[in-house]
Amino acid sequence: SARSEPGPGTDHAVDDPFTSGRTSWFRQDRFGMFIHFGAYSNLEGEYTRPDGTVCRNAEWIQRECQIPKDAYEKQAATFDPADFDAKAVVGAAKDAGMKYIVITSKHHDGYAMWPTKVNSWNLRDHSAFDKRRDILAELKKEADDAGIKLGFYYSIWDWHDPDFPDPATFPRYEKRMYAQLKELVDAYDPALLWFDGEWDTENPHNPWTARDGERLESYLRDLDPELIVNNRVGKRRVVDGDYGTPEQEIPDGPVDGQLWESCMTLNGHWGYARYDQNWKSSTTLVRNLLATTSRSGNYLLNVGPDARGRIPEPSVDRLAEMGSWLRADGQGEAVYGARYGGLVEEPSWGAVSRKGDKLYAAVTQWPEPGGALQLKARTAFEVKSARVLGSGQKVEVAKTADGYALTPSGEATNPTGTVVELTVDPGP
Ligand code: FHN
Repeated sequence: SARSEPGPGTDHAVDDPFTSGRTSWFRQDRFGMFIHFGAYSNLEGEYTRPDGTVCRNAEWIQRECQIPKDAYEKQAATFDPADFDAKAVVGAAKDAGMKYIVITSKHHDGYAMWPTKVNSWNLRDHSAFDKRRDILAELKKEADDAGIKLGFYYSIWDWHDPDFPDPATFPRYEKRMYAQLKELVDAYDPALLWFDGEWDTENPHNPWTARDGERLESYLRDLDPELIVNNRVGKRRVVDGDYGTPEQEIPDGPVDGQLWESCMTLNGHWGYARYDQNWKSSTTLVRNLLATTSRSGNYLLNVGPDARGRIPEPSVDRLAEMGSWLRADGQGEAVYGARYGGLVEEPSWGAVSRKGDKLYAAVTQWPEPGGALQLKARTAFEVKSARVLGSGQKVEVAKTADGYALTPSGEATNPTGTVVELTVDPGP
């Protein structure tokens, strides 16, 4: 579940969290980069067991391939992401039109990607990486310079910490975890924390209780009252955090007034997997972004850098294509600062978002010549004018029994999606 907000139909500049308050930037930015990068990346998705069999997985490789702890630690000691280039990573995000970045600071394997003082299981103390470098600090600097917000993923489920699985010793783990979170907030001033690993499991046991999660959330609020926290802090649906986190899907709802972010992979894996070349098309990705925006959701799209710290070319290419679509003809207007419109039913031919007195109908199935786009009204409103963004192509607007018919005068300007901008009077 997620904290609710008044829908656009009830905009009140004073109390509309969309336009003011702690989460307003998050609600308006709409599009972020997820980065899964850790000791697992060093294996690039494949582990050859002592018997010669090859086991494949990405960020769960230690557990799914039953890699013994000493063998996993041994491989991590060779991890050397020397080619990690924070400027290039932030540049790829900016080029895609992304407004924030969330990178894994610690995934389930417990390996910290910053020079934590809590233990030596980290990129500074347990790798072949240059000990003078700090990739989170490099990323923070480049993100700040580029005006992109930086957040950290942090797994509260930890396969490495000796005190984790046993409820009797869990408080010792919890103390170390709190110390790590304070390190992250103090050293890098993240805009948000993306928690994960709160689900019930006995493999290994997850001792987290709802009470633990509530205690953690209030600790975080004290650390930084401006911090945004997702809903995977302690038992999901009990400790709400600020926003819901559907994964690999775009929920039909909640649309009006809820705060949520859908995270997705570009291929089939979060962490880098050399063998997985099953990349989604940029058309699919743009249409996912439009669909999430039209339901007041954010889209967090993942990249998984390889063992040397490089983002795979196919990922960079698709992100660049998304950015081209967003910049073309000002089509990003349909995304940034836009949200569920509340005025029309979701059409079969695309997605409709709203920003003030504008409706942005992103058309992914253009009508046959002379055909019309049907808009079914949920409430009475007037359409004052309509135009195709960029082309200036005329769009005829006719009232119908249950809404409006939009008849463009020519062809779609962009097969991925052509945006028709309607200027409306939403009525009382
Ligand atoms: O187990 C993790 C998984 O590795 C990945 O980090 C995703 C990203 O949202 N979260 C968990 C699965 O829900």
